[in-house]
Amino acid sequence: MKSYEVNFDGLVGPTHNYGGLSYGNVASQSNSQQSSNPKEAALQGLAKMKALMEMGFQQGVLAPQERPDVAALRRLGFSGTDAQVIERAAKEAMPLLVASCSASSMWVANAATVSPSADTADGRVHFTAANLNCKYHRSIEHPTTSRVLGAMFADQQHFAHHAALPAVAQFGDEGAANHTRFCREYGEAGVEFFVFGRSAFDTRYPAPQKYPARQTLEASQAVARLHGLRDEGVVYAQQNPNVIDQGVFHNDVIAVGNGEVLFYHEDAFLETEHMLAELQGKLANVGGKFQSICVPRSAVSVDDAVRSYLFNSQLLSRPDGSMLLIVPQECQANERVWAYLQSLTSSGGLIREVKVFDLKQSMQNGGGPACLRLRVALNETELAAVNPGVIMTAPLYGSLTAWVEKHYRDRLSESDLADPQLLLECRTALDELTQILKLGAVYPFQIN
Ligand code: SUG
Repeated sequence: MKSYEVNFDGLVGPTHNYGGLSYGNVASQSNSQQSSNPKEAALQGLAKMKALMEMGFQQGVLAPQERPDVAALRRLGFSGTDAQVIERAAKEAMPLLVASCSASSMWVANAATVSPSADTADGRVHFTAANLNCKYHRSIEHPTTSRVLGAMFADQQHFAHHAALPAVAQFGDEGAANHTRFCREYGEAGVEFFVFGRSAFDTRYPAPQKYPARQTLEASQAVARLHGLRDEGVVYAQQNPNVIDQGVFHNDVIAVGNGEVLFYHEDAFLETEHMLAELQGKLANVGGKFQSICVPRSAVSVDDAVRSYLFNSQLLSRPDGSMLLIVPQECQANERVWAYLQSLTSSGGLIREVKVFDLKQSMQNGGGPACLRLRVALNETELAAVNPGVIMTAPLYGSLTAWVEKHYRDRLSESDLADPQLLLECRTALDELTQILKLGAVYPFQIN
């Protein structure tokens, strides 16, 4: 049976703004308070989805969330009508209003961890919504994420959904941003690679000194158990705490994998040799031939990797077996990174082509091409069981573009977030979106 890697991209929400909310994420911190352009952000994301679809890749779309999250503000003690809740939060606790307005659910690499059916004990595709517990503005995403994923992958014969892990730092889980899967074919058993930043309970593992390590070993292990993965099909590795301290807040900022290939920076991991040997051995057991491409620090420094988001690229398999790298334009703007990419594609290796995308609106908050997509490996039968409303087609691209043009503002600054009208605009837009994507009622304003 045929199988595919389907990329579901997050549609940028109408409140996309630069709130400076993510300590440890250099771009988020350095662009804090700048005014944003939600319309441009959404159109840039849609252009990437359309381009991948036109290149022949399977492409889907994942809906944004209702913001401001008035229910979250109510839980923090603000009361009255929705407009009063927003006005009071703006007056008394602006940082909480900013957090409740974040469009951060667009980075769907953090929405969930997904294990394909060939890896799981019950032969279904498993999803665990990420608790995103490290940042308040992200920790409020998972209830809606779960409902949206449930509406996209509703068929219980093929899809199993798990609630987010307990909402405490010991089980901090950032989803697929710290998870990669290696395999020969997407429909065959593979090796799931979980990268953690620290251990919550075992003091032998070092931790970063400056910035938080968002993902714990214990969270990764819990996800592997929930998904029914075999020990022989899992490898755990620790991210180098020094690179977390240099702004590598997720593993997908320093490494990306696909098929049998891991593309990574020399400084990405601890005990790299041991990890590579384990990946090689376990992939060999399921008939695969593991290959790694290490980018030396002499060619690209960690700082250049963080600024350019070289590793936050999408590594895609082409029908002839070669690979294509989708990178943000910041890679082209960085002389050393661009020189490295030229030498990589001309070296006769597996990665033959680089395609550049303008994702500046998202990049300014630390979200590159890979952050914007959730990969779901599906066989033909499973793909047919996905809600067809969320699969990208030329007509859907047209409808979504028109929808963005109709509902989105082209400028948003912090003071605009205090405008209760923004909530109404967002709800009107999302109500229409659920009809376009055929999701049913998934938002709090639709179900309460
Ligand atoms: O969690 N930025 C996101 C970026 C997530 C990127 N995802 C991956 N690497 N997979 C984060 O730090 C910034 C929001 C703000 O500051 O307004 C933010 O949440």
